[in-house]
Amino acid sequence: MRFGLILGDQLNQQLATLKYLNPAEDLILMAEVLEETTYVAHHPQKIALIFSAMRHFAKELQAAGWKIRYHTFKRDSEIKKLLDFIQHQQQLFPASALVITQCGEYRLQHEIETAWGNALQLPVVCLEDDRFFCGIEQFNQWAKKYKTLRMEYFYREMRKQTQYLMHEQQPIGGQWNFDKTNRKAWSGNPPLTSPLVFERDQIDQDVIELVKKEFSQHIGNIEPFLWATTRQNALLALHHFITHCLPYFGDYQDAMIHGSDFMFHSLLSPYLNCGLLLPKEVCDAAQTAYYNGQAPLNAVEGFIRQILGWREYVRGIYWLYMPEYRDQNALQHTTPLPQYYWTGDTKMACMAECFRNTFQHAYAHHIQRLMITGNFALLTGVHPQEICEWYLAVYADAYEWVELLNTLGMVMHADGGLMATKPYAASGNYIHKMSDYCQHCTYNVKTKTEADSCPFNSLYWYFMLRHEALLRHNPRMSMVYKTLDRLQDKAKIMAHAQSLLKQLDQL
Ligand code: FAD
Ligand code: DLZ
Ligand code: SF4
Repeated sequence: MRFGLILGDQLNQQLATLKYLNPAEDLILMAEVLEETTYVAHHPQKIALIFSAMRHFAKELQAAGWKIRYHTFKRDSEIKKLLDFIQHQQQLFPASALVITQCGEYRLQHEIETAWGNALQLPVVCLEDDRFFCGIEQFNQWAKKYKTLRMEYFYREMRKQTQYLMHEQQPIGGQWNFDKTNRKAWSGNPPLTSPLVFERDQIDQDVIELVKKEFSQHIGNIEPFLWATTRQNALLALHHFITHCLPYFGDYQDAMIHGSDFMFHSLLSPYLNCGLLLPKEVCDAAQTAYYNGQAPLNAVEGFIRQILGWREYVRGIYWLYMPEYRDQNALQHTTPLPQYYWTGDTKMACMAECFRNTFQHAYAHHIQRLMITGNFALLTGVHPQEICEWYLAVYADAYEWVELLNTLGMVMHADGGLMATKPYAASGNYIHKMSDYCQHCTYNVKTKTEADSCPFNSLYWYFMLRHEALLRHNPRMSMVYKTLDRLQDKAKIMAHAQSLLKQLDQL
């Protein structure tokens, strides 16, 4: 008899562990444990989503004939981490091996590889996680062929491999990427659709009560809790997105509107990341919508690119460069994370709005993460590891393998440009163009140096000046530095930015 440990982000019947083991002989272990819930202070909704999805999944496995040992969370239990639970089970059942599918996060995978074999005195069989389109070894081979690892080239290879939106070896529509058409501002039409509301069964209710009681000190509201916690409901969420939002996903991918927390985004990342949905079935559904004439090419290509391209690419880089990657700080930023990242209490309307929907739903869409809260952390020089911890804590979809590259690489440029050719820095002008946030703000987006000027404006130019040595000769930054050279009141702008940085917590 072998043990098969299934983690909270491996909740799929197609998991390699389940294909490897035999329900007639082997025993599945699952455990809700303190260590996994507190290595960062996860948003209460993330904990509730994982616990409830784990409990539902364990029931599904039992119904399919598997024998399960399941540990429910108790704060004062002597079982504090996954290894404790396996050791406890070893006293009850004589297992000949432990089988796992490779973990998403380096932290746990490293611990398993270096310590568990000895601690358990058992062989540990670690299987490749084949839920991804691109295996880790395949990515490493791809990376060897290039000096710079650009997502676009990786994505084209993945398109060829999977044949998504391809015809006779060429991309449908004659282009690989329709990103340039995907930057429209949204002015009320087409109307937005609300996310599906799911009925809550006893498992959900028990878990929500448990999380209310045990994790009230973590930042974020437990309700309204809108996440699906079963595969069946996650599939309904996928169908809802494909029918109502995918047609407009491309056009308004970068748009932001006060009070509209989801726009036309899919809200599928928590399900993809915990296993309730598989990337292939999500991309298949989007492609079918295109062939059936239900969604245009720019939307479907844009959506598939996020999953087949970005999601696989960040995972590949993560495993290629960890653990060194997480400690990088190429811009030598040291500012502490302002308090309003945890309280939401700021006069900047764009930031307050992103904090509100983050705390309320454990969700913010990509452009809010990248161009509002991320952009501000970049411009103010927040220490990369502090902002990384924040993003890992506050979102229902947050796992280090996907969060770290997006934050440290894409947002903070802390890897010195390994992932992004230039920093995604922007002034208030960009936010004004892509959103209606500035209409709700006490700051003035049109000015730079007045007492009520939009902080993003002077901070943007100060960032460019501070990092001139590194960025001026980057060909993609040449326009920015030409404009900087022509700025009339440069000294005043820099002085204003410096004064803002001194009172960062008051903005
Ligand atoms: P949609 O906009 O509907 O996109 C469809 C799917 O594409 C997503 O579900 C997701 O699986 C994938 N995707 C989109 N963009 C990316 C990307 N840049 N990298 C990887 N996958 C992507 N995503 C996470 O899943 N977990 C994280 O911890 C995470 N942290 C992030 C931190 C920062 C600072 C930034 C800028 C982005 C982060 N992202 C993360 C990427 C992206 O913002 C989310 O995947 C997306 O907002 C999830 O919402 P959605 O499902 O509605 O996505
Ligand atoms: C995110 C999470 C949480 C909150 N809780 C658990 C848990 O109690 N038990 C478990 O097996 N997994 C949990 N997870 C998911 C793990 O953190 C995830 O499997 C690792 O980070 C490896 O990717
Ligand atoms: Fe944000 Fe500046 Fe616009 Fe206010 S004025 S919402 S701070 S961009």
